[in-house]
Amino acid sequence: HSIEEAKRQAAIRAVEDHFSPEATYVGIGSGTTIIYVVEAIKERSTNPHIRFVPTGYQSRQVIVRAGLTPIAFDSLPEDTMLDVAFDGADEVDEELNCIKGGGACLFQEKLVAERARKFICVADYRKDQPRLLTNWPTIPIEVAPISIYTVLHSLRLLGSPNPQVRDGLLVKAGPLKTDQDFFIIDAPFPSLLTSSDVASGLGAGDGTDGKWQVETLSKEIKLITGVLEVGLFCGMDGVQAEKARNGGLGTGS
Ligand code: DER
Repeated sequence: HSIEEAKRQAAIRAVEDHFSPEATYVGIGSGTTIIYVVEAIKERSTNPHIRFVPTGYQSRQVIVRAGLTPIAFDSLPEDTMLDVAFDGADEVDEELNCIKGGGACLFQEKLVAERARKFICVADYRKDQPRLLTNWPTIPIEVAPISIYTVLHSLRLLGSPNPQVRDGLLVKAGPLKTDQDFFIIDAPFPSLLTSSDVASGLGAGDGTDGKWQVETLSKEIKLITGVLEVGLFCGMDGVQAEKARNGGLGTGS
C-alpha cells in the first residue's frame, strides 16, 4: 500500500472508532492526514448543528472546502469542551507522546487538543517509533521573533547541538511566520526517554547525562522566556493513536 493509502486507512478507522454522529464540536488539526479524517467525518455526521474548530488557516481551509462549518476557537461558548479533536503528528512514541509542529501549527493544535474530551492522533506507520526523535530529528518550538537569540542560546544550554530558525526556503524569503506571526525554531536533541525508560533506570531524564525524559524537556523548554509553545504533546488526557495497519506497528502487515 502507498503512504497515502496508509493515512486514509488510519483516518477511517480513527473516525469509525472515535467520532459519534451526534458530536457537536470537533477539533480539526493540520497537515495532510487530517484531510482524510474530514472526508470520513463528512460521510458519517448527522448533526446539522455540528461545528468544526480549526487549528490554523490550513485547517480552516480543509473544513470549508469540505463544505463543513468552522467555528473559531475563541468563539466557542464559555466552558464548552470539544467532543473530540483529531490531528496528525510527526512522530508518536510508545506512551503516545507526540512530536507536532512539522506544519508549524503546533500552538493552536495544542490549544484545541487540550480543550477536547478526547484527542485522537492519526499517524501512519512512519510516525510510530519507540522513542521521540528517533525518525523525526527536531522539536518544533514557536517563539516570539524578538526572542530568537535568547531561545537559541537557552536551547544550546539544554543540550541542543544546533537549533535553527525555520526558513521560508523557496516559499518565502526569510524566516517562516506562523499563523500567530511568530517564528519556529527546530531544535535537535538525542532521542527522548519515555517515563518507563526512566522507571527502568535507563537515565535520570533530567539532561544531566545528556538524555531527557520527554515531559521534563518539554517543561524546561516552555520556561524559556520567548517561547509561546513546544511541539511535544505529552501525557495528554484521552490521547489515542490510530496507526495504519498496512506496514504499521512494525508488523510489516
Ligand atoms: O504539524 C503537525 O503537527 C501536523 O499534524 C503534521 O505534521 C502532520 O502532518 P501529516 O499528516 O501531513 O504527516
